[in-house]
This record gives sequence, C-alpha cells and structure tokens, in this order.
Amino acid sequence: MTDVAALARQLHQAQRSVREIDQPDPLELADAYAVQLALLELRYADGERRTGPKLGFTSKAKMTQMGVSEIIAGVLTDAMLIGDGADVDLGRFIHPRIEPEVAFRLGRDVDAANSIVEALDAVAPGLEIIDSRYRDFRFDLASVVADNTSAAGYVLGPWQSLPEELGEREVQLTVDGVVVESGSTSAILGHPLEALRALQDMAARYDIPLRAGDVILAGAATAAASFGAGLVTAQVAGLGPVSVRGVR
Ligand code: OOG
Ligand code: MG
Repeated sequence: MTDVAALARQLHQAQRSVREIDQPDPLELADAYAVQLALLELRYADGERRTGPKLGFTSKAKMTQMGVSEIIAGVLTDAMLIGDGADVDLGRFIHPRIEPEVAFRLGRDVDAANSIVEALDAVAPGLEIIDSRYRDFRFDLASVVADNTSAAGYVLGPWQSLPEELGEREVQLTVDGVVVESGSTSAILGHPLEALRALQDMAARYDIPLRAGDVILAGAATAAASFGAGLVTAQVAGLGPVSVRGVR
C-alpha cells in the first residue's frame, strides 16, 4: 500500500533541494491524487497559495513524448508564477522543460450546476516550465500525478477577452528566435474549450475546486523543449507572445 504522506514529503523535499528521486513503487491513480493533495498541503504550509488547476497530456504530441495516454490535472501556486519577459534562474530546477500553453481565467466559481466555459472571463498566451522530480524525467501516469504533474513554473502574457473562436490557432515555441516546436490549438483535445470541459468532468471525480480568479492551463499543444539559457517565447496566433529568459 502507498504511504501517501511519505511520498508527498519525498517529492516536496526533491523539489526544494533540487534533487531528483527514484520513481515510487506502482501506485493507484486515486492514491496518486491523494499524494498530490498532501504535497500541495506541504507547499501551503510553507506559505504558498493555490492559483488554479492545470491540465496535462491533453495533446497527442505530449502523450507521445512522455509515453502516456490519459489526461491528468495538477495545481499551480503563486510561487510558480514568473513575470512575462522575466529572467528565471535555472538553478531552481532539476532538468526543466518548457512548453507553450493557452491560459484561461475563471470569472466565477464553477460547480456541477454551471458550465466552465460560461464561467471564463479571459484568455492569455502562456508558457509552462515543467520539471519532473523523478530521475531522468521518466514516470508513469500515476507517478507524474503524485508529482503534481511536473508543475514548476508558469508565465502569462496579457489577459484579453475571449475571442469568438480559439480553434485552429497556430502555436509556436521559439528559443532565441528559432522555432523549436509548432502546432495548433486544435491539438488540445480538438479545441482548448474541450480541455476545459474535460477538466470540469475531472473536477467532479477528484474534488478539484474551480474558483473565481483561478488560472487554468489547458495543456501544451506541442511537445516540450528542454529549458536552458536563452529567451523562450510562445506565440498563440491572435493572442500574442509571452516570454521568459533562462539564466545560469
Ligand atoms: C507532465 C505535465 C504535462 C502538459 O501540458 O501536457 C503538461 C509532464 O510532461 O512532465 O503539463
Ligand atoms: Mg503543461
């Protein structure tokens, strides 16, 4: 049986000490979400505040890159937020990767009686820094859920009101001006709003809160790139760019 508290402590320590750990013994998905919750409690006890949920593996590109086949959810905190265009010290991370995201903001609470799509009040281009706490960035579905879906940092471009249509928008990830990944918002479960509907389903199953003001990352449309020194920019057509600079 999984020792939920012990694995949460190990993962928390790995993140804080910037040291990778071995993958845990196989665990059930429900236990993995319990570990994630316990891990977040440790971060809250350190003074961090939850800022919203994030989705993982909502695109084939990501599933194929990591060898998994199911959508997962994690939690963002204020300590993970990095300003648009800011420098970030790569020493904070074990083996960071970076990926383009579409970010949404909730204007009101969502529960079973109302639709998440109707509760949205803004959208922004985003970047997510992921940093598995597991050796060599290798994991199975349950172990990455326990590790809060590799969440390590996120950057938001300017918030803007929701456009009529968000499907089939070109997504590009560039490093020092060179395109390293490209795709389309339609890679995110066919449409980013489908990812949000999937999140609402998961929220019911796993008791995930969806609150006014929450920031939601819908999941990367492309594979992640390794994050080293240099300027990384994500562009989502019509939403504009968002950037972060890795520094050593
Ligand atoms: C897990 C996180 C996946 C996404 O956008 O698909 C994710 C990982 O790849 O380590 O954030
Ligand atoms: Mg992501």
